Amino acid sequence: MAEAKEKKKKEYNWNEFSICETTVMMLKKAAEDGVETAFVRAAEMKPCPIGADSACCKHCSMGPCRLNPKDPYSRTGVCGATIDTIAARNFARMVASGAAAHTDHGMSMLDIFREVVHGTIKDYKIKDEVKLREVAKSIGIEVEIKKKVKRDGREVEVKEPRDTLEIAKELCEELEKTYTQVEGEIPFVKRVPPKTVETWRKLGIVPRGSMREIMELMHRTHIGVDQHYENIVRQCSRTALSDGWGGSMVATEISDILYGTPKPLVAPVNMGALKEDHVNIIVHGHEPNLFESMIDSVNDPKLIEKAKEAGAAGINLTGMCCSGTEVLSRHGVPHVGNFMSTEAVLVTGAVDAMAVDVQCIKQGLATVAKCYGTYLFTTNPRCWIEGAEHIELDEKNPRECTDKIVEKAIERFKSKRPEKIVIPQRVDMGVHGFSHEYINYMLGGTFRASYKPLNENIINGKIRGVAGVVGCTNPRVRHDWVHVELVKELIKHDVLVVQTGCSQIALAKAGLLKPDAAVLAGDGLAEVCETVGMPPVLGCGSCVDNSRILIACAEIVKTGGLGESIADLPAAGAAPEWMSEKAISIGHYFVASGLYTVFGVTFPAIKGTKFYKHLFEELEELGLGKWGFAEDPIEMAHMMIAHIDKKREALGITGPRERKLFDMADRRALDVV
Ligand code: NFS
Repeated sequence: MAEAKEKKKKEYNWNEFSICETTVMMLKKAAEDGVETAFVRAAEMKPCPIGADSACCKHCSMGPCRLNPKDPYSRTGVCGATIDTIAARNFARMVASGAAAHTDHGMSMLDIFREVVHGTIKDYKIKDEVKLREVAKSIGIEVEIKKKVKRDGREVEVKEPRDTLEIAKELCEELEKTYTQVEGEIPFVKRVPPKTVETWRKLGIVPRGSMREIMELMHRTHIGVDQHYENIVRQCSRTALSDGWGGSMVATEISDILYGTPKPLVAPVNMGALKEDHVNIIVHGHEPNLFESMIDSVNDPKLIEKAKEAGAAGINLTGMCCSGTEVLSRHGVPHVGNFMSTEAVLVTGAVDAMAVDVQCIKQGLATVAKCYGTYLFTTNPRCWIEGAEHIELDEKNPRECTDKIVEKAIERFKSKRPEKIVIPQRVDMGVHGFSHEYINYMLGGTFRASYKPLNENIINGKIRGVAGVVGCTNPRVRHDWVHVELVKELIKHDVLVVQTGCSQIALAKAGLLKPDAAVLAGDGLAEVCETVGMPPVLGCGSCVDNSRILIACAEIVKTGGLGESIADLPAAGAAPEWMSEKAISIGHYFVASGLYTVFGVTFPAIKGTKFYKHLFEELEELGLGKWGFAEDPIEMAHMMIAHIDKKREALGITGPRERKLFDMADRRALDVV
């Protein structure tokens, strides 16, 4: 057995697993230490070919049934379900699960917000009142009150700002409809361009409330219910939209209100952010509550003193995955790696404690943590891991949990660190924190915040279009490589790239989130970047912050000159290394919102089936976006560019400066913000 392991160890070319230098270093070290990681497990276990093609069904005990992926219409399941029904049902359950993850996260944020507003939670506060008012206004909540006052002996009506807490209470009640409403339309539909909503209404896919949509989707995919792929996909769209314009958007907006709306800042990414002489704590997961409380704990003078007494120079807090990207964007907390680096970072031996909450947390972390004596803590009632210690975070007293974790980390630093600690000495500085509010401000300038300059630069062709490149990393492809090559090819062809999640971290490590990365961009995009001083790749935050991309799309439409619906925009999306069900939900809400969305790695449908054709062609004919698939990043980029060019042609903006959005006179007439 030991010999077999030894043989396998020698066979791997670790550089083929990842382009992330620090991850590769740690994979080599893990192999030397006899520690197994997901990369090795993926190499040793080939994916099930029938499952990968979504040609199997285990929704009842007459099966599980499996169809022949090479000849998918040659047979049906025992109940008679065709490949189209089976694949559509499997896809639908991925949408339901992904949407449930995002909406449950959003609902947790709303739960905290409610208690903050009603004074039962005191550790979190409303930090961004401007954002609170903007969000409230966007869904029709009054943010001013009319008052009658006497002026020069006459009674006149004036408007005064409405009390912040009153607005917050109403906002809370209104946003609850995102989840619990059983009839009607979710509140943020008010932000969607009218033409897009018109298409949704015509197709019957405007979400009512996410709980209802997810429940109905689960019902429909039960044995013997919805057996028409088109009708199943319709409910997939409704459910996914309840995520993008619902659960995820609420998560983003409430996080901004409670913890501050991100503004660009320069911050480090990569494992070199760990410090050997400090107590190292990593927070990994998705909900910012744990992280925000941990920031307070590590800055507590009493705990810092304790760390010093234990011989440390201080306490060093870093993040991973999406909550890491969120606090990187919001506060500049260093980020040590994306999803496929979470085990590798523990191999350094330098991590004293890793605290996790929900989502994208590999069970394998428990084994790797044990090998290096790192304390792994679960903190959320939804996510326990066998082998990890559970210290639950109570939002009413979050410091109890995070202080305890810090104390445990100090204990490990003091007496349980391994002899050999190896920290790869690499950090990549980059600019993060491009909220859609900031993109608005950055392009329009301090006094004329507006998307008009962006639209103008798209119309005049300097910027060819906009691409959202997002999502996971996956050991089935070379880690980070597909993200980086795709983005490089897009910017080379003047496509402005907006990013979130693990993809943002991959590009940060490749150095593309810096303004000087503009040298890699085409002439037009480079000129805009140089003028504004922005990178050609804009990091917008975590995966739920994909909702920022939706809002930006809506703003571009509203600003004018680029069509009337999101489907008209010269824009596209991609998740080149996706792996999770959440990614499918995101992909489908991009598509249902009107965007062409290309996925890499694999796609859970068989080319040539009616279901595949529906997703990849027919949805666009219905006025929505459509799905695309390619494994190769260059091919993927050119599929997106071809789509962008097709949309430019439809808008009549193929030549340089063919249309004028506004001239100097219009500029002067712009509202001063
Ligand atoms: Ni989103 Fe994938 Fe996870 Fe974040 Fe990373 S893996 S779907 S990017 S951390 S959620």
